[in-house]
Amino acid sequence: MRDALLAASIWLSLIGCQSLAPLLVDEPDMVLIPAGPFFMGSPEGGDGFSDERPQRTVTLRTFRIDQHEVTNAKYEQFVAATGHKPPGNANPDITLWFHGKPLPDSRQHPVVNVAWQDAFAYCQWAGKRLPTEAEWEKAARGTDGWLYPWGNEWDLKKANSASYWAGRTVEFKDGAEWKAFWVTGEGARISEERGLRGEVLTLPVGRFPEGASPYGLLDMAGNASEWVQDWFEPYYYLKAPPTDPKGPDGVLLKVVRGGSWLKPAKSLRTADRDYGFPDDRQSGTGFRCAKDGGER
Ligand SMILES: [Ca+2]
Ligand SMILES: [Ca+2]
Repeated sequence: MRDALLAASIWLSLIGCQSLAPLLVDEPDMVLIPAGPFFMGSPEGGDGFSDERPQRTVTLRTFRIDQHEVTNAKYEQFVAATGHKPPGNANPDITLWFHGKPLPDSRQHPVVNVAWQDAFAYCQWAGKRLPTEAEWEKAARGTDGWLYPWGNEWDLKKANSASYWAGRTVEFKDGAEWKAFWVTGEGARISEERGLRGEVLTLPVGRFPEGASPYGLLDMAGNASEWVQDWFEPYYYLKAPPTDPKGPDGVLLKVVRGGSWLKPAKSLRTADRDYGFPDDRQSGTGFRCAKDGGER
């Protein structure tokens, strides 16, 4: 099996499926991801967690996906046009929107504090849809199973995460270490000094061009983590279909991808899977949209 994967990988790299420049299609800010196979998940013995295994060859139809996370400026158009509830944190002190408008400094930042239902409604309003988990991962890592959007080597300067702000690679073993960094430690100090409302360390979308994915997508690691369409189930990869998987039937948790400004280095891997209750409105979570087709 591994030999077959390796052979397929060599073949795909010979025909040049990696390092494509962004293929902009008729939809501005959307990138075409050509039909075909990619490696999804993490191999046995690698850096991944059990919910990322087994690594499989998954084949997807052509689709299009936003090059950038949805910004506050774009989300403001949606709120103005539809009267949809504006983004908000459970703690009003760190809410970034007032009277239906984002903080002026944050217009080009990714929208956060949105529930899965909000993301779903925005994409529908925009004539799009949320990407599936498989689509998101292919768009992030390309066809060769890259660990990060930019390649296989970790680089804290290529994405907005806890490590970028600390200037060193940050990992959190558990909730206590997370708290020690973000609530009382170094992260708390940095967010107080440099964050929106002294808290939120999102950055304008596209700030890390060297962190682009093989298809030219930006912020697929970090900045806001991203809701996708699928329900989360830890062992889904054991039974998922190899073609256009759409996720399990589920009732509890939705998948979140890419890691955020709050996350340790390990969560910035393209295969990492995270999750949230659909009505969670977290300061680290936003989204981007996708669309079928685009074959030329
Ligand atoms: Ca992101
Ligand atoms: Ca994970």
